[in-house]
Amino acid sequence: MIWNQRYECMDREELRSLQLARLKETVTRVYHRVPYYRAAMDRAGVTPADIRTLADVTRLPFTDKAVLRENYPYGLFAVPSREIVRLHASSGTTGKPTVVGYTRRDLENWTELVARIVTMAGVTDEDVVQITFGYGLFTGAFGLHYGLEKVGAAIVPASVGNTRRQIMLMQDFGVTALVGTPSYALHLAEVARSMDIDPAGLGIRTGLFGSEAWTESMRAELERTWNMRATDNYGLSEVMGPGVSGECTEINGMHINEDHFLVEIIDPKTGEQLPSGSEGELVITTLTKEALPLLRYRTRDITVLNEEKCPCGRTTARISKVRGRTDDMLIISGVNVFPSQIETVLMNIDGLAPHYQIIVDKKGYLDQLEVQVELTDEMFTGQFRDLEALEDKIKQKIFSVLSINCRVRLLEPRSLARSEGKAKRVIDKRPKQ
Ligand code: DLL
Repeated sequence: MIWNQRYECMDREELRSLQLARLKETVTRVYHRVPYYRAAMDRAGVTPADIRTLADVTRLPFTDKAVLRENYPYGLFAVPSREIVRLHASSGTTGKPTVVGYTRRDLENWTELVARIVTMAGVTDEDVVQITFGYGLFTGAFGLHYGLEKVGAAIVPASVGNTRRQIMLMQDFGVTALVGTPSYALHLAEVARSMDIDPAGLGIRTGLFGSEAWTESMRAELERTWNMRATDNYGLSEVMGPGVSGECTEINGMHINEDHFLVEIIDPKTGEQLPSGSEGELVITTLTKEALPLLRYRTRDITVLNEEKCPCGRTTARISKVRGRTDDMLIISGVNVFPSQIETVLMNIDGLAPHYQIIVDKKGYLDQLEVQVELTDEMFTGQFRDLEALEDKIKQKIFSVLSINCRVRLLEPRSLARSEGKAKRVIDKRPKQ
């Protein structure tokens, strides 16, 4: 099913002219209403009248998280406060959080865009959907909630935590779809088993996972564990929240709601725009947002853009699974390492559970990588000799992918802390440069 045939299947020429009209409006609005943008555009020597084609977007200044912080809390808002009807915030790991605001129209658009992505993933009004994101300042729960409600699904707003009760709700309420982070879905499965309940028998047909990077190997693990179709969806609070893009049932990239977002891929080092098909940092310009329009927001997320038509019938461009964030990329002894590369290695080795942590430290001048991973119950009770062989195998596989020697620590099952939200996989103990 396609939620909005008109916009999701639009002829690409027509889509481009709609994007251009909306880009011009957005640029004009921020120039006149947001002092920060007027100053930044003046510095860049560009006026709203200079935006004549979509390619002219590259003349506009970038926005990044630092700009949002410097203008905390409301400095980038483009409407008076009486027009704001909702606020959310991203968890500020360092210092102040980032505040995002929505007008009534923004909320309507958000609902519509989430309705599109949940429909893409195969959710309908027949579904009973459990939302395990935290209801609160985080955009995940409320964002998905209203879109799912629009589609007519029955929502179980379980929120985060109280994992045993989550399992009981699934069982008793006949839940058919699960919304949350992929890492929490793994934890839920583990708790279900500890209650002698097989997650695969719970009747969950669809997983709608997002909010953190996860690999294809993790997808395979989740699908096997839950006997479900696990779909990916991507978004970020600064540009709206969930609903920016999502996978259709072809499972071949996440469709972007391009009538609302203009996307580019850039080289994160030089800021140059890269041609379609190249891997780079995703940059998003909002095209319809009223409260907090953003020009060329640097997401820090690494992905690839694909503009080919999808067999599902939608014409919107897709982004590939996000490989990681530029700020999560580790540089270990000069080698670029994404945690997702290590995840892929670990998930493809028998005897290991999908719970791991990456520790980076420095000894003298040398970087040291340690991979800690839990054993499965079967492996844990097995032979010592097998464990040694397993450790060697992990080292070798990681060396073959990254050309880095690492230490491996095999852990008892269930010894690492479990995440209820976004998993924290990397601990970098090296002194900051
Ligand atoms: O995580 C919004 C969201 C909620 C998306 C629920 C999907 C589902 P933030 O907390 O602002 O917003 O975090 C945004 O999370 O820049 C990515 O680095 C990461 N992220 C989000 N979705 C995905 C995904 C929400 N599907 C940041 N794959 C983004 C990989 C993701 N990373």
